[in-house]
Amino acid sequence: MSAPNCAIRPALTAMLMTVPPTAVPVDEGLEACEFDANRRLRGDDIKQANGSGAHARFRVSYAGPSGSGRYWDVAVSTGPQARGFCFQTSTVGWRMVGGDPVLAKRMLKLIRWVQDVDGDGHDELVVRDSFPLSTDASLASYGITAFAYDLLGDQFVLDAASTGSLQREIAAAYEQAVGRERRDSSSQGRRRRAAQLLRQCAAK
Ligand SMILES: [Ca+2]
Repeated sequence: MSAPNCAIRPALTAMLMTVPPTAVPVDEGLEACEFDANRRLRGDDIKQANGSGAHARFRVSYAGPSGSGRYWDVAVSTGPQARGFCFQTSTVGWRMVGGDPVLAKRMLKLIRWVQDVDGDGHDELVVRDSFPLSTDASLASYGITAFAYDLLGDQFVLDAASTGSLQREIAAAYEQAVGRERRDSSSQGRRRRAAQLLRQCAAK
């Protein structure tokens, strides 16, 4: 599915919608998602992502980021009754992005929760995530990536082609940030490394 030398892997290749919605991945038994009456994540300061297509087939509600790990709580649901799932993901890699406003603006566009990545008129669910630049990475040495999922029947399935095109665009964003900097710094080295790892994964 992904390139053999790819070190950036999604937590899940498929996410099943259930009634009632349950948290994925399923680690120790089924944990129910906390939904409100509007089938959105329950809690304060919940935001909703809107898709680009005219006919929204699913809802994404989310809260975050929180804590030093920049965790997001995300819920996906469809239909008049609450059918869906929820999960947590981290953008700890934003530490390497936030200091560069141009890079940050471009990255925010690339990691939107709902996008029609391949332009076929159907929205994909886009899960933002982070990946370590080395095996013993500190919190400052994580890159940002995104995984695209297609809604197929009762589940969201990893879309390798759309994921690859997002990863190539994210790599290009890192590379442009490196190109803008005149003097070399450790952060530039990390951005270069992030772009390299993303390119390896997105190789066709
Ligand atoms: Ca699409």
